[in-house]
Amino acid sequence: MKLVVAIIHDEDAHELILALNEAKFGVTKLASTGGFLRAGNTTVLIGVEVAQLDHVLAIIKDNCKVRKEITTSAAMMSEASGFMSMPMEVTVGGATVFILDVSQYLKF
Ligand code: 2BA
Repeated sequence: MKLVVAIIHDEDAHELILALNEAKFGVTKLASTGGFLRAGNTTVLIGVEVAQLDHVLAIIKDNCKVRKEITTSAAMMSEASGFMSMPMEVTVGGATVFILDVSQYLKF
């Protein structure tokens, strides 16, 4: 079994979870915050059998769009003067996905 951890845009969360549920995959949704933009994003956890992994990844790929975002994040603060630098465009997503081995899957 694998645990898929996918960090996605908030705006894609509803459609992605709907699609995963329709395909009978269990999902847990967590509210998360990106360390660079310091903006809200969504993390989904999906426990899946290895044989179904590609199906899950295809659903994530189909439902998560790449976006351009403008940041003047605190990460852009000048150390010397402390003022904000010019806004910068960054490309976010579609999805940042980690796939972990699950050593045990228990339900009590
Ligand atoms: P954030 O950390 O808010 O990053 C948003 C976007 O900003 C990133 O998009 C990337 O395009 C850009 N970015 C991040 N760090 C940067 C830096 N030091 N310099 C310049 N640009 C930078 P994505 O790569 O699509 O990441 C989207 C979100 O996925 C991230 O939000 C973070 O929450 C998560 N993430 C990405 N890589 C990760 C990793 N290796 N481990 C844990 N979480 C990760």
